Amino acid sequence: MTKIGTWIRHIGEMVYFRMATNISKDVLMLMLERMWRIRHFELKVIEVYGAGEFVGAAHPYIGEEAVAVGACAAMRDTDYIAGNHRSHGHPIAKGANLSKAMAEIYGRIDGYCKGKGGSMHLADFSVGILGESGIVASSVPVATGAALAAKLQGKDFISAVFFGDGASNQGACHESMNLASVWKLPVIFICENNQYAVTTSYRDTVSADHISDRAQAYNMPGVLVDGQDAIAMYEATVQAVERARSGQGPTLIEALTYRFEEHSLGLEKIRKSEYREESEIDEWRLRDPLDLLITNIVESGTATRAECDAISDKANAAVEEAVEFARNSPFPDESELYKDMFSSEMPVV
Ligand SMILES: Cc1ncc(C[n+]2csc(CCOP(=O)(O)OP(=O)(O)O)c2C)c(N)n1
Ligand SMILES: [Mg+2]
Repeated sequence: MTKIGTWIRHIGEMVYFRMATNISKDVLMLMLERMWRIRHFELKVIEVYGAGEFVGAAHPYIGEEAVAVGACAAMRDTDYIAGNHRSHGHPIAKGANLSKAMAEIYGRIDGYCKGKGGSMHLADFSVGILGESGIVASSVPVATGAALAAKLQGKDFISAVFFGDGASNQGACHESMNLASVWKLPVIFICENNQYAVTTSYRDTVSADHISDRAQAYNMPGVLVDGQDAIAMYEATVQAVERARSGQGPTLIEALTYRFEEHSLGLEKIRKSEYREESEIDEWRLRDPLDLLITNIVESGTATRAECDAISDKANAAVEEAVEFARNSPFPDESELYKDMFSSEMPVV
């Protein structure tokens, strides 16, 4: 496996990437704010779904917040991301509007896709969110295509795609990585290895020890990162961004992480013990990404715990506002049904 940076910690099978660089207070606090926004957003989604306020699926990102937030903090607004069915965390990490996101989940006209897409279709080109998708691995070629556009247009934006350990076995994923490497495209493949695809452990489906090992076959760097550590994700992505923007081509980042909740809302009926032990969940909860970042911020003297709590309160208030906005927005009219099916416009950076 090609390594970037310094490998400083080894715990059991896991190898953590963390360089000893200084990160500005602004970046640390931005990451904390966005992680709190995702955590409160997802907790609220679970609550209102339980109360029957919206229908359909929703896949909580709780426990994985550091992956998208650390990665997006290393990118510009004009860089693009694409994501998957676990679809709220990536856009919020890139700066999505919480009210429009919540209204979309509620299926309302003021949502990102006028209420016609739902939870798995949040997109906002103005901050580089190309969109999420419920078709596993389908966003990998989309982000690769955006990177090809950058190259063909001679622009300096880059793209990144978030996909799961399950998606990493899909053909579309391998084809994209191969072509991206051949054409040296400015794309970052970020595999969120949260250990399971619904109820199947990645150890039963991935032939390599680590998904990042596969990078070697595509002649690109493969980096194994502690996905619970926002700073490690940020540092790994900074290097990948630099490589992409300077024309050196793609990087595969495997973020080791864990989903604290069940695969999707509505699937709570799956008995956890049928595929994972409670003790495993408890063990991972000890490495809650928010706790890790707050500890780092407080112990490094960057900010006080009270300041961190204030950021949480502010994020919570923004989520409450978003829910009120969604509740008050009307459902789309029937006349909207066949509108917005096709677009002749490409997003322009
Ligand atoms: C092409 C395709 N096959 C199957 C499914 C059903 N499905 C939805 S999510 C999922 C598991 C995905 O696992 P992973 O990629 O690890 O992402 P995670 O849910 O763990 O974040 C499956 C099989 C689908 N949506 N699309
Ligand atoms: Mg998974």
